[in-house]
Amino acid sequence: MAEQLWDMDKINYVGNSSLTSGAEFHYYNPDEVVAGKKMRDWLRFSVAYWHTFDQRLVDPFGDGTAIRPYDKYTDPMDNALAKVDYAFEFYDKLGNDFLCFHDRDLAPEGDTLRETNANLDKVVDRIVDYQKTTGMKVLWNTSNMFTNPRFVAGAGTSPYADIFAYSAAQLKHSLEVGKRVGSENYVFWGGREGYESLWNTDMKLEQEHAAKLFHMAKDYANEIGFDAQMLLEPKPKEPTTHQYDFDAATTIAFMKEYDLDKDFKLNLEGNHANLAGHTYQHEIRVAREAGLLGSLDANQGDKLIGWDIDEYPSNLYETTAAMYEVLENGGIGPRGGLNFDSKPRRSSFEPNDLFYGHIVGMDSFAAGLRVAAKMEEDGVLKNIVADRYSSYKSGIGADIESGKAGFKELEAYSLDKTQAELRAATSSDHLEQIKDTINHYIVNTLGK
Ligand code: XLS
Ligand code: NI
Ligand code: NI
Repeated sequence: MAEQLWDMDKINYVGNSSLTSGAEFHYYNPDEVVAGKKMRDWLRFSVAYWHTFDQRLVDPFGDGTAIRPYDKYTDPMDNALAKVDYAFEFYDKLGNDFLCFHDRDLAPEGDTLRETNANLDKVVDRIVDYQKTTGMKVLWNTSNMFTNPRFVAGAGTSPYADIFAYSAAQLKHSLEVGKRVGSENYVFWGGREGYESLWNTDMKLEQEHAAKLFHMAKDYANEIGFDAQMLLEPKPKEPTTHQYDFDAATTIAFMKEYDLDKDFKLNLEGNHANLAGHTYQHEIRVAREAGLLGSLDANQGDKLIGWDIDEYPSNLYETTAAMYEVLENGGIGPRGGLNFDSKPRRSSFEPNDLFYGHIVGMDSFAAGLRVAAKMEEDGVLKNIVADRYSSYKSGIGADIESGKAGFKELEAYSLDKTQAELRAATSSDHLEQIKDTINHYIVNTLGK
């Protein structure tokens, strides 16, 4: 790269022996092997185009504060093309292997879809050129079918047939783009696929239409030989009052109902989990136990703020829990990765805050991986969980498992048991001790 576009040097791993914290990694050492795999292959970090290069740091009460070096390009297409140069230098300096984008992140809309597609294709040409020289991969691409006012009542679930038709046409091109850039996954986040009020909503029809659009997308992807893993991204609310893909469990039920579970998996996001009243770990557990964990959007919420703030992950307890689930799953998903669906706070408006945000995010997940790997290696939780359910290994427990004991046998077994005997069948789970152990693993593993 001829010119230095960002005022930042390449970010290197320096270890954690000093307490100074600059533009460096203390825990993410991409080629170091942890739990049998290179860290970069466990984590597969991706930078989200929208939050990194497009986001102006608006919030519901104020305009954007972001200062970006490419703001000097005022013509929208010049700006879009320049942004690609900035993006690829950013990736090179940060050392992530993947990127993610919505179609509309890349290029401005024209008056017709034909014009819009032409704008998009010009920018995609430049991305493909960079991919050839840098080897950068696309973790996933997606279609923005929620920003433009035409999507006021949804895209696939819109009550207006012209909008369904337009959404399908937009998606078709977006899948073609996915094929050109070699996206490993394709994401559907139902931005406005939900309702404001049930009084005017045909919920069944809307959900049937959503499923129809997903099937059409998968069929077209097959037709053009685009073999990305299809992913649905749950979120319970916001922007609509109720989103159909509420959480992992609800989305899995929808996938099963509409026969999508063979071809689709889930892309799960930390802050969305919180909005649904769950932890990130819960959502990942639900998906992996159903064999449907696809990929992860890395960010965190703030318990003092009630909306999707998409904060860069920094909570080591949460990243440890997430990576523990990932290790148990043998990886994030068939082709999953950790996409930073994260942005700086409105008060962190300088260009380099984008680097610092990714550094804390990458280091937090790398740290979480190291701690979780140590916990796995020592089998700490394995023994605790195995012990807790050990009564199912013999006696009446084994009979329940094998189906040998039914209601009559279980009644005969239980009828004369005294309160004291039943109380003695339970034992304290020493949860506080477990939490102390986890803290100890975090401090001890990272302190080395
Ligand atoms: C919004 C979503 C969005 C998806 C991609 O809350 O997280 O960014 O990941 O459309
Ligand atoms: Ni997301
Ligand atoms: Ni989100």
